[in-house]
Amino acid sequence: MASKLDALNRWVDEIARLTQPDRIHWCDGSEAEYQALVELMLDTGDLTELNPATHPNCYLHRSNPSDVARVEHLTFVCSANAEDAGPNNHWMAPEEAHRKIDALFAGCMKGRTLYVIPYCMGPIDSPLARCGVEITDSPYVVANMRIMTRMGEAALARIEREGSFVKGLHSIGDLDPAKRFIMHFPEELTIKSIGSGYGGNALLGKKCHALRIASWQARQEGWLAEHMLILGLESPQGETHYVAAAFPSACGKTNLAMLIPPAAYPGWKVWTIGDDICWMQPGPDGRLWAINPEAGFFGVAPGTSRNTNPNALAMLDRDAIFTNVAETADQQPWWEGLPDGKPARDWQGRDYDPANGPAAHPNSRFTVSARQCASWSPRAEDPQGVPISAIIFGGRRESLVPLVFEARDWKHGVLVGAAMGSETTAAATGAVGVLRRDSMAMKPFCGYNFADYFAHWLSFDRPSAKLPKVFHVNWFRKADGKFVWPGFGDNMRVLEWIVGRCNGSVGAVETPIGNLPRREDLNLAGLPLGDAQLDLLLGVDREGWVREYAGIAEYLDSFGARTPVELKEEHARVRDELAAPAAAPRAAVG
Ligand code: O2Y
Ligand code: MN
Repeated sequence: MASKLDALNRWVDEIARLTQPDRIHWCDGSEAEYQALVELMLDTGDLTELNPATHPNCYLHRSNPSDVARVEHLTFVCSANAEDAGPNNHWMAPEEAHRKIDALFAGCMKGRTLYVIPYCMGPIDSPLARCGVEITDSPYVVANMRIMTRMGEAALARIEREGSFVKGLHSIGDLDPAKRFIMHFPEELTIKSIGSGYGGNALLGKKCHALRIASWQARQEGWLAEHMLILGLESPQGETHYVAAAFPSACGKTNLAMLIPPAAYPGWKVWTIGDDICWMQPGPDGRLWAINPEAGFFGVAPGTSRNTNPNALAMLDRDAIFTNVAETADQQPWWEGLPDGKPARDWQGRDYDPANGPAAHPNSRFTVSARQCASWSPRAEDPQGVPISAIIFGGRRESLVPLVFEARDWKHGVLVGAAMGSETTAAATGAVGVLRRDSMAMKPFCGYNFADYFAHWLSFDRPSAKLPKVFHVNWFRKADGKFVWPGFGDNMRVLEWIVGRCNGSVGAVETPIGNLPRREDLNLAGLPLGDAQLDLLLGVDREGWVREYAGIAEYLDSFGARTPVELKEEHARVRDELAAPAAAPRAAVG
């Protein structure tokens, strides 16, 4: 009798013929299987054991030094029509891409095991979740996928029920950067990745499936796949608002998702639903309901400490995989920003010598199950997801952009998200302080033309919709070379204002760029901020914003005729308001 797994079996056979592995292993996702993989990797040297007394079941993986981060210049969207990928993606014709990459896959698994990983992105019984199958020759990928996704038998059973899944083929190849490609075929719901064993290039459930392929699917099916954290903010009265927030990489998403409210907030609680990816769909009540498709965190280690993210640090003392961190003399993991301990060996296993640069690689990572996070929300497992009250966009801007503002409506919010930008940090590129537009923080991850993506966002504004309010935040304003806003736990003060705007309990002042809190609208108690600093954080420099809007116009025009007219009209509305003589500020409440 025909089974809905026939298509999967045929695909596995076809890939085995191409890649010629010595063995095929279907992953069941069990603890025993995980332990066997760990043993295997300890034998091959792919993993070393960390101090079992301080860090039980924790392991260190050192990747090839030429393979330490995502490779945007080698990442392609291979849609039939180049225009559908848009200027925001590298494009290759599907036929050429398959030919090129399949030549690299030919025979690449000789002497290796081919692992078949069925996985589910999202709670296994959620209608918002989607399944995939990754084929890989890397046991490190299997172990990480077990932490990051719902992997194994339950996922396979769902695939058998539904008959559909995203196909992901991965091989480390020979780790030669000249033979490295990450290719997406959205029309075929297929990903092919070769030549890298690292993070987003190799754990195909994450950026490749849950963002690039899912964003394409989401457009067709009427939902959103976003590069956003999700958190719940619970008041002392027990009312919880859920917030989704998009920031470019290296802006502290994991820290915000796990924030611990400061002493000025007794009885408040932040619940973590996700730190990186959010899938949202309109529910029958018109609200957007969100799930985190992931089951773990692949967080950046440097900078994570008791001071910046105590919840993250606490979950890293057991059952975790560390990649490219340094080690202390007694085999504890170490990275820059940890106040205790000191490195004995760097991320490449060399005796630590500051002349060689940082001890831990700046993009070194931890992989850990979300269940180990003290602020992990029980609602993260809710198949229906959580209702989103607010969407926050944010970037790293040293000047101009205030601490927080509220878009006046959804259309304005889409413009604010599309116009988002961040200044580069040395860790990211070497060129410091260059403004890069990164719409909705999706520049590296949107699987189709940004112009169509903006139109898709606008399309949610329907008469029956009860859409979230949209905000923009900037924790990174500087004066005299120093950050003005303390950030971290004190970002709670901004979250409180945002939630207050959602339930109509706090005020704001209307300006052309949006509604801003007045000093009396924010809880600033105990903060060492003087008048000049508050003016900087809560003021609107109209001339600066006129220039900013000229830059935004150029950016929107760069997507050509597909850019939605509605978005250009919204831009013109704000631009004209900025150019008009300033009216007396109007308070806006509710
Ligand atoms: O370099 C990589 O492969 C990891 S990048 C990453 C990992 C976790 C969450 N977000 C990101 C990102 O670049 O946005
Ligand atoms: Mn990310």
